[in-house]
Formats: sequence, structure tokens, C-alpha cells
Amino acid sequence: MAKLGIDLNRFILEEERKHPKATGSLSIALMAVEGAAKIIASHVRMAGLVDVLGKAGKVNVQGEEVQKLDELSNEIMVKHLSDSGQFYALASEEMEEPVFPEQGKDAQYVIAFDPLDGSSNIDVNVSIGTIFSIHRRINGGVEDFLQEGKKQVAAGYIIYGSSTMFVLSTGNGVNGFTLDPSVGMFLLSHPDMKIPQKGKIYSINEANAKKWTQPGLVEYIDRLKEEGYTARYIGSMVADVHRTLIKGGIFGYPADRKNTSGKLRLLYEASPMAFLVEQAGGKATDGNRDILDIKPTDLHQRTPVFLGSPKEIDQLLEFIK
Ligand code: AHM
Ligand code: MG
Repeated sequence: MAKLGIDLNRFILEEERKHPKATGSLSIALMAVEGAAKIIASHVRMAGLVDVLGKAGKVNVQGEEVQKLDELSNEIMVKHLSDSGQFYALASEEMEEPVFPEQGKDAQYVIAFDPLDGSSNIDVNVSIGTIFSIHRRINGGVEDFLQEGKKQVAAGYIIYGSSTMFVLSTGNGVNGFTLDPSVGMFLLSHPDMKIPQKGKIYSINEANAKKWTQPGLVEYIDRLKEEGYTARYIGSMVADVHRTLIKGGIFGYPADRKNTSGKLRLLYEASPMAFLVEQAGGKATDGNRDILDIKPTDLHQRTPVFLGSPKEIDQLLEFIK
């Protein structure tokens, strides 16, 4: 049983000790993600003070190029993770092609990430987050990213919300750590997170309902309304999934006439979140199959996503079958 308050670094090391054959590489890799997250968090926290808001391409009062916070976050992730020497390759939602860092030539892992998800919420001071997904390196090429989500060795997100939290799974349950800004440490605050079997909230962009292409979905949402559910939709996947993990219910981003495969990216968003939700006892589907069973064919492919409490996902599947 995890000890309340233990810091993330110690937690990672203690998890590693449970695997006698572990080399320590995954621990260093996760600590690199943690380091990058702390730097991003400090920028997010100052977003209203320094000139990092707004579109890239502007020049600030010092005459320096203003960086959009999502581009800055991407640079921080790439630099920090590359320098760790633990990643053979990095793929980001913000980059067309993966990066193969010089320092990671012999590394065992590849990482896919969305450096700052929920970009429409950056300028309005609403929760945003970083999502990551780690797989083992196999052949040493782009195909290493095209492994099923069930083969992830670790996945997690950092939510920059009313507090900053790091939610992590290495395939042995889910644990949540809250950043104590006074000491700069993530401390275990949500040990062994379990999603409720059933919730009372649905989270979906209902403005798109007339465009949804998934038969049965409108009827399913109507049923939830009849059953007394309430709606919550932030428009930041990290925040909407975080709430779903804690309170239960369902989060979805279905396919529609405009986004024919949905909007969310399999590698950077859907797959890591599905891993966390399933590790917490929930379910995740694209409507036909478990998200973690999808074998990616493209780095940036999109997928419809429905995830949440087992009761809601089972009921959804009854409606849309
Ligand atoms: P982003 O990666 O450009 O930020 O887009 C992903 C975000 C998710 O966080 C969120 O679930 C979704 O887009 C919201 O989309 P919409 O505004 O269409 O409802
Ligand atoms: Mg995103």
C-alpha cells in the first residue's frame, strides 16, 4: 500500500525496486517528465504576468519573439526529455516528425506526448494539462510508436488546475501526486485511484450533436438526461478526464461530419488516458473496440473516444451496437 505524502521521486524508485531486473532507466525517464512538468507548471502559473499569452509571431516589449505557451511547453519537453538520455525517440502532437535525440541512441524507451492540451483554455485561465505515453523501443524507428496502447509501460498526465497534479500509472494501478509549491515536490495525495463503478455526470460537446455520425449516441445521451445525469464539459481533455476519474460518469469525443474519426489523437491523448482509466478500473472504447487494442497506423491518427465508469460505457455500448 502506497504511503500518503511520499514524494513522486521516491515513489518511482520504490516501484522500480519491485522489479529486480529493472535497470533504473524508466525511473530516470519518469523523473525527466516530472522535471519538465515542473518547468511547464511554473510558466503556466505565470501566464497572466509574463507575455506568453496569445499567438506566436508577436514581439513583446523587450523586442523578443513571444512564444505561445503550447510551443514553449513543447520545447521544454523536447529539451528535458532528450537531455535525460532515456528516450530513443520523442513524438509530439506539436511536431510533424519524431525527434531521435543524440543522447538517446542506446535508450530503451520512446515517448509520445501532448505538451499542453486544451489550448483553447490557455488564454482564459482554465485548467490545461500535459499528457504522455511511454512504450518500449523495439526496432528503432517510427514503428516503435505504432504499438497498441495496451503495451504502454507508463502513461500519465499533469493537470495545471487549482493545484498542479501528476497522475501516473506504470501498469500497477494509478496514483496521483499534488505539487507542493513551497517545496517544489509532487506529494502522493491520491493513492491507488479507482474510478467509481457509476457516476452522475456526462461530458461531451453536445453542440456537435446534430453532426454526430455514431448511431444511437443521441438516444444514449437522452437516456442519461432522463436518468437525472448532469453535464460538465470543460473542453480540456485532461481536466474532463481527471474529473471523470474521480467522480465517475462518462467522457466522450465522438466522430462527427467534420471530424470523421473524432478529434482526439490516439497516441498523445486517447491511448494514455485509456490506459489510466482502465488501470483505475474503468473502460475506454472507440465505439467498436477497446482503445488499448487499436494498432496505430499513423503517428497523428485520430480516434473517437468514450471513457469512464464501467456502467456508463457498458450502457453506451448497448445503445450504439
Ligand atoms: P488541443 O490538443 O488542440 O488542445 O485539442 C484537444 C482538446 C481536448 O483537450 C478537448 O477534449 C477537446 O480538444 C475539445 O474540443 P472541442 O472544443 O471541439 O469540444
Ligand atoms: Mg491536445
